[in-house]
Amino acid sequence: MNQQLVDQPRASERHPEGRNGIRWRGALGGILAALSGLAAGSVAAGLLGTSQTPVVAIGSAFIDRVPPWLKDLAISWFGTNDKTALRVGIVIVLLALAALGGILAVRRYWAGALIIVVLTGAAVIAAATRADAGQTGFLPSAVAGITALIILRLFSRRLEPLLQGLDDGVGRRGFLQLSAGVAIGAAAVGLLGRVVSGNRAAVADARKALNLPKPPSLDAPAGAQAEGAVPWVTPNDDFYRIDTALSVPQILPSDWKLRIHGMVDREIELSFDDLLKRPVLHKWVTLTCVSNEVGGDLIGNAMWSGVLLKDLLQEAGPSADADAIQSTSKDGFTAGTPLSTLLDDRQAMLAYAMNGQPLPVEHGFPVRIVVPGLYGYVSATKWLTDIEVTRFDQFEAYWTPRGWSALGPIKLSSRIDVPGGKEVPAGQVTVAGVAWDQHVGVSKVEVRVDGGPWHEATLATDASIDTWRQWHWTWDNAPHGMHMLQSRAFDAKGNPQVESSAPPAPNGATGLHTVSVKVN
Ligand SMILES: Nc1nc2c(c(=O)[nH]1)N[C@H]1C(S)=C(S)[C@@H](COP(=O)(O)O)O[C@H]1N2
Ligand SMILES: [Mo]
Repeated sequence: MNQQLVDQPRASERHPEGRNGIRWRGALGGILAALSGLAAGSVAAGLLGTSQTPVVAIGSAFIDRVPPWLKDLAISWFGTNDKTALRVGIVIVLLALAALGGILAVRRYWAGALIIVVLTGAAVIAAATRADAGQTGFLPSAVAGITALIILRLFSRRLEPLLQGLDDGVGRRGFLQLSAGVAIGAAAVGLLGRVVSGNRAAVADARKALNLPKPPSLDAPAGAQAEGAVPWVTPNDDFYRIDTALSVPQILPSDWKLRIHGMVDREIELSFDDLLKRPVLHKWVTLTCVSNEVGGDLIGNAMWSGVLLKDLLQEAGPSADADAIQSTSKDGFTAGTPLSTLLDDRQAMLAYAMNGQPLPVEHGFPVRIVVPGLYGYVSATKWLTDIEVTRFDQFEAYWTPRGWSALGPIKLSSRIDVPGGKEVPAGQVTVAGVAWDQHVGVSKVEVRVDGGPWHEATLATDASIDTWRQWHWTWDNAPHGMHMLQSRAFDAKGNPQVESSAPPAPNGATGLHTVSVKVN
């Protein structure tokens, strides 16, 4: 046996182009097999009307398991592009593994196929266990896997003659023809995938066609805007977006239904039209994400329009020993919110419009919850479909087992917007920013330079205790050199914000926003 191996040169060594030529052909075959699979998977997903393409299935499973520190790192690296970064990352890893599979498959088809089978298995299990994947959510991944296996087999067949050194040019041409054919086919199928997932277009059209009650004004209340601070009203396109949805749920208003059930006297089921028949509430509310670092921009202020949640809950009649609701989104995200914050005077709402427009699809179209004073992860469920009245000792919402506190009142904080860490000319320097303590209110903001005495800033008009409050301070005679600016806010009762640094997990960052500035 051994003797034979020594006597007979290995096949690839007989091939004129040697091992490398066969290797790159194998890798290319593997990559094209994977791309074909992904394209077929997207068509299957489109036909089935599911969001669970193989990449979405793997990515969603990844998002559900990523530890909080990595999530924060991803947000700080990629900001709101973290989802795109994840998709790109997954595709790169898949293609790299497929290339490896292709190389292995040249000699032993089953070895390359095994890689595809394992990846397919992972995607199928991920999709089958997703709350929003439905009965058929695993099918696109299965279709993708089978397609990739077939294409991989075609390539390994085609490469056999090359491997045995039987190449006379015909084999190489055949490989090129196969590659070109598969590449064109995969591109065409991929385009078809886009066409058949036309749900997106239908939802976009339905959204445009809505004619919702308009708020009396969309301008910032008089005096609320401080000079130099960010716009008091955050435009929808600039509003931060945070959620676990790799593929944004697409819900037609005509399909939307909300069930309010659990510990209630009467279950309620509402359609979108039912919602529109109820009295409308327009309200400025500043949303904040618990993952916002000190000085961060995961905060935005908008005019929300919708209906009072309190009225609906009272119609349902919560039982006396209920203390929470668990709200669920179309894609299986859940939030746990204290019942008391929905029944008190803060006007928690089911919102269907944002800054006078139907909710943007990424911000929860057609209906989401907005609760002044609570971080988004415990309250602001987008793509809302279900409200269960319950008790905190009966459930854990999405983020709780992942290391975040079950309760999430927003913490008093302040941020310096200008000068934004840049160079400024010496003399008079305007320092301005925002401060917030939703549903408590901000009574004072102070600024200090290089750790010196605190100076009281001028507060802009308070629009309401549920919105951020802007401020500015004039730094007279700013001297040349590098300086450090800090701000601190006080709540309505006169308590200062917590100065010691704490990270976002488990219930919100604390510390003073510190900005370095060079005075020229
Ligand atoms: N369905 C769903 N709703 C969700 C989330 C989510 O992951 N899924 N994230 C919450 C979090 S953590 C925040 S901070 C807010 C952000 O809302 P925005 O994206 O409209 O700014 O949405 C909340 N609602
Ligand atoms: Mo959040």
